[in-house]
Amino acid sequence: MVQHKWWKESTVYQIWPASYKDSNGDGIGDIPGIISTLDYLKFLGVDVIWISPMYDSPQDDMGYDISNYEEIFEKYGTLHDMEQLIVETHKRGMKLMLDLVINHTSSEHQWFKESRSSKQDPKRDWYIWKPPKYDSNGIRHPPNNWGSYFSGSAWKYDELTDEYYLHLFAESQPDLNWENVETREAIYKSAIKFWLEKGIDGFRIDTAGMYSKVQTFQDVPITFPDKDFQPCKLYHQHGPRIHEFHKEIYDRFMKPFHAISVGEVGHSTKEESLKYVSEEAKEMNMMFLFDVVEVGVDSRDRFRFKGYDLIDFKKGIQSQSGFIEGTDAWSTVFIENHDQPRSISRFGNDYPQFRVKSGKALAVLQTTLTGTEFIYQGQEIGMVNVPRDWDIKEYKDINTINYYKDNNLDKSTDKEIFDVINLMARDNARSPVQWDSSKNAGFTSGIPWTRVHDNYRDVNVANQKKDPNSILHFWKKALELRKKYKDLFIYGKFEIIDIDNPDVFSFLKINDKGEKAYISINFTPKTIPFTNLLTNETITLILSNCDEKFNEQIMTPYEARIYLVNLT
Ligand code: TEU
Ligand code: CA
Repeated sequence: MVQHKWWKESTVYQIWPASYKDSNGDGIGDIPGIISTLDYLKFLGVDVIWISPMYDSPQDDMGYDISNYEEIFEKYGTLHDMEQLIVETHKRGMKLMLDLVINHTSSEHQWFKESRSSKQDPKRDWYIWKPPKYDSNGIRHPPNNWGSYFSGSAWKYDELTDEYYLHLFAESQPDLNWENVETREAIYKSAIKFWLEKGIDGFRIDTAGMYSKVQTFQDVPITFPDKDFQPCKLYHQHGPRIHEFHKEIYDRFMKPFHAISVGEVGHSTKEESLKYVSEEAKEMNMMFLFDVVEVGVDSRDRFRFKGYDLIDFKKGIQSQSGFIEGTDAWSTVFIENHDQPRSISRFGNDYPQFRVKSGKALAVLQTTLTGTEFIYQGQEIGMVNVPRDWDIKEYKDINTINYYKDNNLDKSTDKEIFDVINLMARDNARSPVQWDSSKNAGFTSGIPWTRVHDNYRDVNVANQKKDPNSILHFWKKALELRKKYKDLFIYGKFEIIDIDNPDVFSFLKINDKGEKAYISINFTPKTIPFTNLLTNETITLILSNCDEKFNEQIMTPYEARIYLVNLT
């Protein structure tokens, strides 16, 4: 039997500070802005808030490049503002999680500045430095063929000491050397303990599978023959000492502070996943896997998109939330975050006539799956991808920009790849939250740092609060039902009953007493007949997104239903 825990039943809301709410008119979201919306989050039914990095940073990767773990990025506010946020969140009975980015720091971090300064520096070994390789013509090359997630080589040459340092992400994000115990202690003290002592309730752990690199630093087998640098997960994902490192973090910090943690692991087999999140393993409470958010994507390169159908999508859900079946482990339910496009554009339909309906259908799916629920800012009001006709200059993400440059793309000739960029870019999640229909969507009274979506007069929090039929109210209601029937929706066993149906997604949730809920979602823009797959059982509708007159026999476009089976 699955153990009941508060964090399993929590609804977590992710805030991406730059684009959430600006309080002082400088065009950038900030911590006082977050504080001003806490009552709204409470109204929605949020239990835990996770904020993406708000630490001091040059913002090359929007704060995932930290230059001081113990300070706040000045545009976001001060340490005092953060302390206020902790107090105000707790006052409302909610909890606060921070983002723990410890695979790398910014190259502006004092540790790296010292490490870089000379080969003899006491912090030299805090990062990963290697000498160049020379070919027969005496030309200098990086130590191996590893590619960065943000295009090009994962190594950057530094003239000062004639060596390369490793950066799995941007050049300005040097990887820390976890093999060095002194480095680990410094990370723990500054990034973890400092904040737990301030009273935060847990962490989302960034790139949680990547700290332990295979120490031979050899070339990886070639995946893309036309490229000089290759995906190198093989030598840094779930490396030899990764579980030892996580156990150390759990035993020494998470456990004594009663903090919760969710690791961004991404790609992992069931066997490997259990090492992170089973009760017995005691490394972290839960993890993010990318089976759903990367369906149809070549995981070696986020902009290679092959397309997918509903059956692939169902399989993604099965492997992401179903992997805990019969174990003591726990999982997460999410379909959006700051690294992903908007779910309606990707898995629903963002045409005006289907936006709301398909957004509600996705809410039905998300609130009935097993695991801890995560919602990303703006998802609850049905925000969608940025318009296809926006110029490339509106895209601000280093991931998109490097890709664009590295592949010498030209918008007029490379139409297909631009369609994929528009569909998949992280920029889609980063347009400002639409609070009301005033200028700049009520996000800022100044000039927004990044463009506000053109649809904000139609899609915003203020309008939806007034409209009982809005997506916002639908999410609120669906989250309430999730808790009311938590043994079915949060803890229940998940069973797909129409895996081969390319149009409809139907599944059961079954509790320990054998009681059932039956969920059925039409994933097409067509009206189709409804077939009750549970013959001989009485079904009672408890939620549907149907605006038209409900007809049991017919499923309207993107119609979604939750039935209780033999229960009322
Ligand atoms: O993401 C790491 C990650 O695993 C990738 O999937 C990332 O989303 C992808 O490479 C982008 O193409 C984390 C953060 O969530 C992300 O925002 C940061 O950019 C990254 O780490 C580096 O800190
Ligand atoms: Ca501001």
